[in-house]
Order: sequence, then C-alpha cells, then structure tokens
Amino acid sequence: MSKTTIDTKRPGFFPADELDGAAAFYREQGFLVVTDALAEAEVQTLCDEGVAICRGQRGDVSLPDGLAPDPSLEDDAFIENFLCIHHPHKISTVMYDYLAQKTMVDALTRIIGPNVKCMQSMLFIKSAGKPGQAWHQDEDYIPTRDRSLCGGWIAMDDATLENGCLWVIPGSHKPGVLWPQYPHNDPQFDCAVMSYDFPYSDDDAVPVEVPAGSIVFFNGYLLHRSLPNRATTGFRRCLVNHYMSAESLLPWHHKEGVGMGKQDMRDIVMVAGEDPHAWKGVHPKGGAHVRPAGEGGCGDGRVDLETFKEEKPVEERAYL
Ligand SMILES: O=C(O)CCC(=O)C(=O)O
Repeated sequence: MSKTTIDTKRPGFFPADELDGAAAFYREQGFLVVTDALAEAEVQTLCDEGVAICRGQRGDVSLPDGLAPDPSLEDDAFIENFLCIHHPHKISTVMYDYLAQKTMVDALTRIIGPNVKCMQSMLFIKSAGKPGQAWHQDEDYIPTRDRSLCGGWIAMDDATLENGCLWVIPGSHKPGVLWPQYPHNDPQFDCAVMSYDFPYSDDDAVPVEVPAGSIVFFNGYLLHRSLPNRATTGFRRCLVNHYMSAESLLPWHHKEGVGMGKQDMRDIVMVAGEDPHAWKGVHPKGGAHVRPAGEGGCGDGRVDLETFKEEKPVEERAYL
C-alpha cells in the first residue's frame, strides 16, 4: 500500500471512527468517503486474493481466446490483462467475507437503514492504459424499488487523477431520474453505454481521489464515471460491492410468468439486520465472470451522440 499525499481533510471525508454527519452528507451529495476503513494488512489480503482470482485459482474466470495471458508471467504482468471480474464473492471466501467488512456495514446501516443486503461485487484491476467507465447511474442496471442502491467502493491502491479515480456529480442523485444512455464510441471508456442529456456538465463533476484502504459510498442514482488509467505502470484496483435495503424487492432479472410487482432477484447476501423476504430463500444466479475491456472494439452500432440521436427513433432510444 503506497503512502499518499491525497488530501483527506475535505468535506465528505470521514474517518472510520467518526461517522457522525456521514449519512447527512450522503443524503445531500449522493456520496461520501470513509478514510482508513481498511487496515494495510486487509488491503494486502484483497490484493493477494485478486491475484489468485485472476489466475483462476478460485474458479474459472478465463479471458476470451487470444487475450488469455501466459500463466508463466509474474503476478503483475499476469493480472494487468484483466479490467474487471464480476461477482468475485461467488468464488472467493475472502471476497465474500469483505461484503460485510466492519466499517462497510457501519456506514451502510447509517446510509441505508438497519436491514441491508448485497447483490453484486466487482473486482477492478484497471492496470496502466486500461479504459475508464463512462457516465452512468447504477440503478440503470440494478433497479431497487426504493432508490436505496449504494456502491461501497474499496480502494485497493491510492486512486488518483492519474490512474483513473472515480468522478461524481454531487447532488445528481436528488431528482431521482435515470437519464437516457447510448452506445458511445469514445475510446476513453469501456463498452458499457454512456448516460446523456442530463442537466449537468463535466464542470459540475468532482474527482474522488482517495488513499488505499478508503471506501467510497455512492448512491445508485448518482452520475459517476472514471477516466482511463493514464499512469505508465501500476494498477488502480478496487473491490466495489453493491447494497440496498433488504425491505425492497429487486426486479433486476426477469422471471418468466411473474408479474412486475413480484419480480425479486434473490441471489443476495444479507450483511446487516433482518431479511423480511427470507421465506423466499436465496437462489444463486450466474457466477463470477470477466468483463471485457473493449480490446478489439465494442462491436457494431457504436456512435457519437449526434449521430445516435439523428438515426434512432425516440421510441427506440427510450428503451435502450
Ligand atoms: O471503478 C470504476 O472505475 C467504476 C466503478 C463504477 O462505475 C461502479 O461501480 O458503478
């Protein structure tokens, strides 16, 4: 874990043992940072486990043909081929245990409420040269019914402007609107679609530089992005887990024959309190897998925004 000069005496930054005021800041701004949330040894444990996961020692996370690195490479050279692995908690007991890391749960119960469940984890490796993630809101992907979605983003390296830290638009969660998205062709970002036509500009955005061991919490309606890792060496690793209130149903995946009001994805892990829907059981859905970084392009239909709007009828744009 590197020693950093990142300024942590800023509004929205709270030491792990002084979380008073954290929930109020989060409500207003849509994010907050808990510094020193993980000890140096905990961060090292996550980094070591990240290597074991990428090497396939916890289960299959193969990269597509032609992109798989030579197993004889040193650890750093091996893992730099990965951008992100989804659901590492499904194959790694270490990652599973960190879903309910103490400071994570302390902050989540203040932000969300006493009953909290987790439905997703992602391990970003993001080595030098890898792309960022374009503007988006996480509830576009993981729709809660009470707007309680919250990312808990654990920095495993210092996250800086140079290596592609998170950027957020403070307060952008407040209108409760999910803005439209389009299949951008901006090579700075990976292949996920980009939000547009929101009433903010890049000038409203702030970078969230944090030291390793911090946790950034951000609301599922908050517009956020990250830029590419422009450093020449090293990584910008993080473990980001997504949480929500256990009271809300989660209509994330469509179950055939079930009415909209009863859709509830039950591949969840409780991290605090009681689950009022426990009687339904937990039903695993899908496993850990690699997210492509866009090597070789993002496929057909990638356009600039102007062309997209000209060419796509609004009724198609509305449901993209
Ligand atoms: O870590 C990143 O670069 C992006 C993470 C992100 O956008 C997310 O977790 O929703």
